[in-house]
Amino acid sequence: MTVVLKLGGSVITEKDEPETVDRTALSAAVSAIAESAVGEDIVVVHGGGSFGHHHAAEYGVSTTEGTHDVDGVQAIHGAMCRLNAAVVDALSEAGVPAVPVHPFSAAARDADGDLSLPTAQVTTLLAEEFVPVLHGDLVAHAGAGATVLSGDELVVELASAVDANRVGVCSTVPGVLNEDGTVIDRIEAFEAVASALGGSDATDVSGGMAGKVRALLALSAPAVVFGPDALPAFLAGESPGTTIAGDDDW
Ligand code: IP8
Repeated sequence: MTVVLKLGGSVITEKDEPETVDRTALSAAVSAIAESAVGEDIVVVHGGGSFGHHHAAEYGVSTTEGTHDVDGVQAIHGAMCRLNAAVVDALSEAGVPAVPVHPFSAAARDADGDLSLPTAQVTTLLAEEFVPVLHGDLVAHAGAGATVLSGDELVVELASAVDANRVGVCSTVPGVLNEDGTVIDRIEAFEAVASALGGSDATDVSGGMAGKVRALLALSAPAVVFGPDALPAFLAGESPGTTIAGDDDW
């Protein structure tokens, strides 16, 4: 049973305070991972929160708008590496054999925006009983300099590379929400929920919840979107929040 888990950047950082880790939230997430029966069979991905998105917005960089400004590249990638170090350190202190994997060092987009992400290091680390911890990052982009690579894109790539049985996205909200604030139990097609999905409430250069749902519908395994309180339940095998399952998933 292999699990790919994304910890939303807004979950583990203080979204309104640049480069500030939410220590309470991070430690709750780390404890849930350390205490779960999933053991070492997990790949963790985390988003940008007030580390990456803050700098990406400052330099006008998104998943489609790139930059050739080396200061911008260093600011955005550097901030993500600092957040990654905080996550890896917290997991290590809890006894999880976490190791950092930085996508900017390996991935690329071609001129059409199509992503290529070598994953042999992730599958090998997993087989050797490490817990790879990746993060939303920048990516070299042909013709555009460097663009944002969102954690959601990584989740999609990794889920198939490691043949994940379960994919979890831990968000600040308890699932994908209807316009009246209730949790949508299950999503099978984007069109059915498009009008309910507005923008993200934080500075998010990767497309907010709509982008997340689109990406997760492309998975071959069903994905579950849930809030921080439900992380132990997800790791115990339950499907709290919203299950996102495209046509091929069941
Ligand atoms: O929070 C974005 O990752 P996300 C990473 O998963 C950067 O969309 C660099 C803004």
